[in-house]
Amino acid sequence: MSKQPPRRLRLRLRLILALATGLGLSGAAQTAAAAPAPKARAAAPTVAEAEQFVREAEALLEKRDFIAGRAEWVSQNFITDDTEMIAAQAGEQRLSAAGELALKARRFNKLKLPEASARKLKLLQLTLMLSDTGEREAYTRLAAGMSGAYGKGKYCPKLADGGTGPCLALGEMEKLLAQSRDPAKLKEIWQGWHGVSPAYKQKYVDYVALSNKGAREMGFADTGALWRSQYDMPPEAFGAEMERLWQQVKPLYDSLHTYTRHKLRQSYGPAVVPATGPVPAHLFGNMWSQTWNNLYPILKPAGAGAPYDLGAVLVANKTSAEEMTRYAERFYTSLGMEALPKTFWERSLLTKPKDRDVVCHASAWQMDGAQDVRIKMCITPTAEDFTVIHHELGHIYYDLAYRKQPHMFKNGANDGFHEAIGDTVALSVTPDYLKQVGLMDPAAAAENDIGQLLERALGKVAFLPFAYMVDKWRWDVYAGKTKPADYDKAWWALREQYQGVARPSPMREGGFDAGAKYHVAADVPYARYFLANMLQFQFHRALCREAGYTGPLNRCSIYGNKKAGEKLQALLTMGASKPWQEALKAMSGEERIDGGALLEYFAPLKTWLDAQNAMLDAQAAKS
Ligand code: X8Z
Ligand code: ZN
Repeated sequence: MSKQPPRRLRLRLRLILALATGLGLSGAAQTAAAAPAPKARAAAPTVAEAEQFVREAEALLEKRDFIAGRAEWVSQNFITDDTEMIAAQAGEQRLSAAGELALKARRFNKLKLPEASARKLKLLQLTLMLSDTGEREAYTRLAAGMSGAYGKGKYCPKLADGGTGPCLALGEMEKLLAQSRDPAKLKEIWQGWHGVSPAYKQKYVDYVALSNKGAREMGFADTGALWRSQYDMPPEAFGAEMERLWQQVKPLYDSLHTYTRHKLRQSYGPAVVPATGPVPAHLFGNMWSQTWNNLYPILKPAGAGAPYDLGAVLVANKTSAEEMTRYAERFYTSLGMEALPKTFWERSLLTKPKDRDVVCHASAWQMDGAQDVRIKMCITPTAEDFTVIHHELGHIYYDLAYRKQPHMFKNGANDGFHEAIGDTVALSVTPDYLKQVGLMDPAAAAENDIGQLLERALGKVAFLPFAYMVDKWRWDVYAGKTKPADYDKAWWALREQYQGVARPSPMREGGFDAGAKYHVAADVPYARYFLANMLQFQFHRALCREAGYTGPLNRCSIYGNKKAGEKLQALLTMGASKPWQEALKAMSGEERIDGGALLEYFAPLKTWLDAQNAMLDAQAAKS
């Protein structure tokens, strides 16, 4: 799990829990009883024994998974010391079982087994193993503590009279970063949130040490190597694939970054935005500068008119969190998928409770391997959340589609697939679609392709280097190449190199800026989102073709197309039963994850950006 959010919880869970493939775990004693004890004099194992072991392991992991998942659900919905402790204990039990089973599974590695059993045994061994109970307990307690600290984190502004103003939660700060155009305010808010994570830096340092110990007990060089081993290819090959993909799309990012710098300079002035070198990170409308959609009003093409504002329409319609979710559900049912179960609506958390701390970062959960699926999200009526809700239901429809698979295969083909499904669907949220469902005036402007592509690029293209560098940083941390004293230095070196953004103010002793990102505090691997950003365009192109569409990809919506829906459903139903390469081939005919579809989608924008940049560069040279 860790790496791959377990089938049941999509997002973080895994981390605390087990690793990689989401195996659940269990109490050591029970595990021992469940798994066949090795024979005294190591008689050669038989195929029948191996198959029996796999069956029993799956049954045990499933049980531990469900217990740990419920404890985790409660702790994230009610952050208290007690719920944290309960989640940590259940996580420890799960980890204990997973680790023991992983070690026992090795005994069967040399056997020639039926494909499914061989795959399950392999997945079973992609976990960490901490044989010391105290260390296991410490590990899961640290994980629960960091996640709770992130969820509770607040910034309380200092007032001139020495007191403190009303404290702000992350969601409120994100809203300010999205809407304010006052650079001093933006910087204050940015710094305010980045002042929260230093409190759990030491926890993270201790956690990394324990996690590495667990990875090494299983024979991996470190936890980063374990994470990179989860992609049906050698771990070194996976690192090289990531770099290849980044190089493929980097020219497009560079064009967008150059254009954005010009516009930010026009907007904020040369004293705030330098002509060269990295751009201050607080100016991108997002706490992590990971998506720049909120800059659209500043960046929109001249003559594009007032930007279409889906958020304003949702607010004007008084769209509730449930109705936002219903829009997304109707998209999936239009493809032929089932309606969400009644319990989804009864048990999900859709809005931020007023009376308690919850982990607001959106997540999707599979609680029982069957129909008990839920999301936890603090939905607000914004265009961003409209996309995120489609994203979350992508996880849920994946969970529902593979629920008949055996426990070990109730997962995505790889974690990037899991992240890509909902985003693929959201790519079909086009102006035509919005008109069809009554969220855009049918008489609204004719197509504004460049404006629409730019808006999309601010979400998808701007995100690419961030999605790549988060785990580049963590791989080095886990490998011991980046020491705790250099966490911030290494983080900002990567952010400057890949994103071209700079810390708005000097680094501070004891700082932990990486920890201000949810997935670092919750130890959820991030390479999955980078892969998903490639895969969703490959899937979108394949589904549009399946639907018989031949026009430009940005205008294609598969809404209501049952043929495309069947193709998507076939992918989802496979779960993790086959190597992801096979799943991709069946879906798109392609053998590799590739940025070509993304580049095709944005090709007209690239031409436009390069022309704009040539003009803006020439103007700047003159002035
Ligand atoms: O964490 C998420 C999802 C849940 S899996 C809301 N995302 C990443 C993020 O917020 O940083 C979606 C895109 C990137
Ligand atoms: Zn997700």
